[in-house]
Amino acid sequence: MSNDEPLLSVTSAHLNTGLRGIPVGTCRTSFVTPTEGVHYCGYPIAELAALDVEDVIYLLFNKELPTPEQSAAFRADLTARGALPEGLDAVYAALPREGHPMDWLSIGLHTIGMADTTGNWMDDALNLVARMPRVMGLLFRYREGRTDGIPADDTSLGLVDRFIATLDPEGVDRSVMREVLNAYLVLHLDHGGGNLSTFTGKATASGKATLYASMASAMNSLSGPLHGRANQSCLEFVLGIGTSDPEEVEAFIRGELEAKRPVFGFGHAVLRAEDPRATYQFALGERLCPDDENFAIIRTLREVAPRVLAENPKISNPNANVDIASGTLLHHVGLRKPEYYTTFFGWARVAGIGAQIVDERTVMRDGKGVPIYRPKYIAEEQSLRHV
Ligand code: CMX
Repeated sequence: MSNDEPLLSVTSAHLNTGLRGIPVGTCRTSFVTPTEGVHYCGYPIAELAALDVEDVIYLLFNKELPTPEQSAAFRADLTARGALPEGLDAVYAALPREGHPMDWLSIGLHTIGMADTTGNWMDDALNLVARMPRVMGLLFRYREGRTDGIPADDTSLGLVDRFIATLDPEGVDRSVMREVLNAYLVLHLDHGGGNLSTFTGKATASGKATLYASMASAMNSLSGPLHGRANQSCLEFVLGIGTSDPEEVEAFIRGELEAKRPVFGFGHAVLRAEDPRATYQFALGERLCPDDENFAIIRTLREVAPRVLAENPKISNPNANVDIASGTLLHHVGLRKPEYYTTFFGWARVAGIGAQIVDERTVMRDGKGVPIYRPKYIAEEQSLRHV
C-alpha cells in the first residue's frame, strides 16, 4: 500500500498495521511528496530552509509567509509571551541527571503547563513556542549541573539566540551555532499529519486535555527509537565508523547489513530521492565545516551507501535522509552528546504539532473541531471467550 494513494475502504488486511496509509483526516500545515519531500503550506522545504525560523513558524500558524511588518509584529508577540512561569528551575534541579533528556523535556512541558495554561488553544500553542528556548536552555544547564550563573532570561532575543544565551557555551562560534540551529529547527518543524508524535498530540488534544499535556504526549511518542530518537542513533552510527576512507566505509556498511542492522541516515517511508533536508544540510556543512572529521565520514557515506543499499531491491529508497547530517552539524557547533538530539527535534515539532492541534481544535468541521479520537478495534476470539 503506498502512502500517497488514499485508501477508501478498509479490509481485514489493514488491521493491526498501525493505521498505515489509512486516511483519518486532513492537514492544513504540511504534506510530503516522494521527490520534493516535506512542504509547509505548499512551499517545498528547499525554498524555506534558509529563512529565519520565526517566519516559518508564522507560516505554519497563519498559512502564509509574513510581510516584513507581520514578521516584526510576530517576533514582538513571541517576546511578550516568552517569560516562563515560576517553578521549572526547582523541578529540573530535582530530576535525576541520568534520565533521558526527552523525559526531562516532557516533564518540563507539564511543569510550565501546570503553572500557566490559558485554555485558549492558539494562545497556549504560541506561548509554548515562545517559551521553548528557555526550557531547552535550562534542560541542558540543570542536566549537566551547570547551575551557577545561569544568565537572566532575555525574551527580546530571537528564538535561537535566546537558547544560546541561556546555554552560554564556551569556545563556540555563536554565529555558526545560530545558523546550524536555525536550519535544524526550520527543517524539522512539521512533517504531515500522521507521523506518530503529531498524531499522538492531536489525539490527546481531541479529549480536550490541555495543549501542554497534549504536547507532552507528543514528546513521549517522539522519544521512541523508531521515531525521533533515530537522529541520536544516526550520529552514534557515524561516530562508530571512525573513518572516511571509501573502501573502509563500504566494508563497514556491508558488515552492518550482514548483521541485519540498519544503515542509519538512509531510506525513507515516502521519499524516493535524497531528502532535500539532507541536501540542504550537506551544502551547509560544505560551507561551515568542510574539514570536520565527522563531516568527511558522512560525505563518504553519501557517496557509498546508496550504491550498496541499491543492491537490495527491497529497499525502496537507498538515498540519504534528514538524519544523516543533522547530528554531525550539531556536534560541530559543540553540541557533542547525541542523547540530546531528539530534544532539538522536539523543540522544532512543538511549532508544527501546535499549529496542527490549533487547526484540529478550532478550524476543522467549520470551527467545531475534530471529535474525540475513537478508532474501532474488532474483538478477537479470546476476548469473546466468556460471552
Ligand atoms: N538500512 C538497512 N535496511 C533498510 C534500510 C537501511 N537504511 N532502508 C530500508 N531497509 C530495509 C527495511 O528494513 C525493509 O526490510 P524488511 O523488508 O526486512 O522489513 C526493506 O528494506 C524495505 O524497506 P523500505 O520499504 O525501503 O522502507 P521502510 O518504509 O520500511 O523504512 C526507514 C523506512 C526509514 C525506517 C528505513 O529506511 C530505515 O530503517 N532507515 C535507517 C534508519 C534511519 O535512518 N531512520 C531515520 C528516518 C528519517 C525519516 O523518516 O525522515
